[in-house]
Amino acid sequence: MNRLLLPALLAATACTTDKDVQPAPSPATYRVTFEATWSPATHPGAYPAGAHFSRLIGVAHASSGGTGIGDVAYRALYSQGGLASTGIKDMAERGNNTALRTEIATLQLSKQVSGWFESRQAFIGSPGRFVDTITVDAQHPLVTAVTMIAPSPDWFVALESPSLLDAAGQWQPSLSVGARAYDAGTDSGPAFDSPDQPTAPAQPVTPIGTGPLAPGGTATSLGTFHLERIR
Ligand SMILES: [Ca+2]
Repeated sequence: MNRLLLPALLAATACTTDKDVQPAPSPATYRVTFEATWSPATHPGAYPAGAHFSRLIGVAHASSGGTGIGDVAYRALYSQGGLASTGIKDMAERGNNTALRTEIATLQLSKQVSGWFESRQAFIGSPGRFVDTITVDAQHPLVTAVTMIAPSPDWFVALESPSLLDAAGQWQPSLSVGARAYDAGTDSGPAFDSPDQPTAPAQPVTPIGTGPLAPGGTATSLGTFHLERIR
């Protein structure tokens, strides 16, 4: 090999290596805002008496490799192949997060979830907003959060696991995502105030496409999740 070329080749190799293998970013903390916009104006005829959202609960978690909220939102919250877990069922039907907190604790033990938050207030009025923070790290860059649409049989909205890392592996300064409405597949009531009609067998979690919240076949937005990096 040409002796003069060797140092240049080594330099080129080193340079390429630096470029390809960027250091994993340090943990980052984001402000999470759920801006609830559901109102008589946004949903005429589909805003029941006492309309609100239940205690919002969310996690920072690892990627599962799956897609779709039924498959994952991710497996951080949905662990049974698309069917709502007991925690998701209780959250969606009654706004009760007790079982969900236990499921999250189990996911923390297996390192799929790194941290979580839950609103202290028992409900979030709509229109209204809820603000909290979540810390993410390179192994747990995704954030998922859920809250019951209340009153309803088993409907909820979710922040569906966006990654806060950009394509270059760096933390995004901010991100806004529409709150998508889902049916937990555990109660077949067709209206906000339907009496309990357990779905047997339970069906997979699906985006709401029928009923009062989807007059044209597609649910219209009930709110937005904003994520802003604060440190
Ligand atoms: Ca249902």
